[in-house]
Amino acid sequence: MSSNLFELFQERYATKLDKTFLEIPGGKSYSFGEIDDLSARMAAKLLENGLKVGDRVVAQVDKTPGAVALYLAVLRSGGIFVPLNTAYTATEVEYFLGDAKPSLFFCGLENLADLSEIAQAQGVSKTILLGNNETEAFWGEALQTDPKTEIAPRSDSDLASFLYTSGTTGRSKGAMLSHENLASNALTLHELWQFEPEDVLLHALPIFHIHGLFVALHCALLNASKVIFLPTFDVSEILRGMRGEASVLMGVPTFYSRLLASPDFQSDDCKGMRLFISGSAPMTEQVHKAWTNKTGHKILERYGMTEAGMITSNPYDGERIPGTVGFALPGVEVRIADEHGKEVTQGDIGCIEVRGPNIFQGYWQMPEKTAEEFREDGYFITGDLGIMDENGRVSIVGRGKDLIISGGYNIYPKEIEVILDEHPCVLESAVIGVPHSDFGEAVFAVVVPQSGKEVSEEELKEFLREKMARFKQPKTIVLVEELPRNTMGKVQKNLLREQFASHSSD
Ligand code: MLC
Ligand code: AMP
Repeated sequence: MSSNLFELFQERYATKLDKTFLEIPGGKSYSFGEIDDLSARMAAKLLENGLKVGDRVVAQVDKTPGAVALYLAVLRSGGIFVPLNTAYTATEVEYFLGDAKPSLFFCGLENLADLSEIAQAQGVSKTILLGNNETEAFWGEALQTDPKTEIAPRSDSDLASFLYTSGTTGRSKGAMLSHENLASNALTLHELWQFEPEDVLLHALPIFHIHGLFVALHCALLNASKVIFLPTFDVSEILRGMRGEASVLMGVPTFYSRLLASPDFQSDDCKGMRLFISGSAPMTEQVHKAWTNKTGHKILERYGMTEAGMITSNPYDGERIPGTVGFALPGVEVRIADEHGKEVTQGDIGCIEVRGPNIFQGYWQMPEKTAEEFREDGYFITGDLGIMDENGRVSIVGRGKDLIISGGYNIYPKEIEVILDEHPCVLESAVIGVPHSDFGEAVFAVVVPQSGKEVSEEELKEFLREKMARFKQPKTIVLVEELPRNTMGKVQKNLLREQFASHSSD
């Protein structure tokens, strides 16, 4: 392959420059040519601001066409794009800036003042306001700048992006993805899911995670597809898109359960649709079947991970079976292994391990952590537990890692426990996921107060408020006298999960 990922996109849309790329309902539409031109002008401005090949560009920005152009501008300039969840608080952003050490940091207006100060303290050369439309800030200024059309040459292993994923230790790690990692996965998915020339993608995912940024947008770029680009998930906008031109929807299970729950959703709303894809969290058989009953479509469930991009997928043409995540993608090897990396007997439960051109280059500046997650023969240990049937079809049966997936966001309990334990009245805490009708799982905290001290659920929630993004904060906090422990002294979270399973956090 050996080229800049951006070049691949450009080749694919080169003959479609006048075609609409990003359509914002009720807003302006942008053609492939306009976004290409904007990204070249932004690339010129990145250079003006001192960006060099290999520099990181951190972006905590709203989902706009300007943000897409910025991503493409960073790629074409040979920079490394590091997107951040817009829900992260200043404290969280401070960590990421200190770790990624970007030369440039893009943010929104609401927190510009606070974040500029934080960024400066972390050694970031410039904090830049991206702007939310073409008359504003960097976006507006870029349009007044001559384009830089050259594309920085990059080799397969050069980094295109890294995305932070939390860890079981509570410290976020930057999963480094190369141009080849991203290109190989995008080309595979584009083919596997049989994108058609007239496909229109309904895009309601955030663009700071691999699902919305890489899986969805890369497929659209490779296919030169029109994208109905929604700022957030909204049932009525999705219905409008499906009743209109859209043919493909990619989403997390919450998208589908919310649509099913909507009284406005009618069976024939999907008659123009070609494909529904779900991933990032387990889809229940119940939702899968209810969708088929209502619409006649079988949702195609796939499985992936920030470190690996997409790993398995149910087939496009073959049987899509609820509760399974399908087969290893072409060119990707998947095995179910024991704790030593040895393949288990077929049909037994083990850890899902993966090898292929999609697998990341390691964690940013964490060689030991990287080494821990790889086998000697190059397989990456996902931490997910699965089984494989005799045909190679994989089902995920659990997680070896202590992780909660809420509405498609990964939340590591450790990160919340560490902060809860800092409260002067807290002796210890255990954070678990409990079933939630909308988000699949909800964050639930079990707290033991220090002896002789009193603290309420509200006080603890208030304590957490500014310290972490809202979606990570426990929906419920209960106070108990002690946590169940095994003979080794380890907290038995399985018992807590059983005890609080029916405790409604909805
Ligand atoms: C929002 N909230 C959540 C939440 N999303 N709480 C728990 N879990 C979530 N996922 C909280 C907010 O903090 C807020 O709380 C309240 O809910 C309303 O916020 P909102 O912004 O209005 O929420 P909404 O728009 O309804 O968002 C729900 C959602 C969104 C499901 C549409 O979370 C979403 O887009 N999820 C997709 C995440 C994603 O892209 N994952 C892919 C990761 S990549 P309060 O307290 O302030 O009221 C990956 C690999 C792979 O996993 O395989 O793809
Ligand atoms: P992230 O680290 O945010 O990229 O999330 C990756 C994790 O999401 C995986 O390790 C799985 O635990 C989970 N995941 C992704 N897709 C699916 C799926 N289809 N079913 C179950 N879990 C999934």
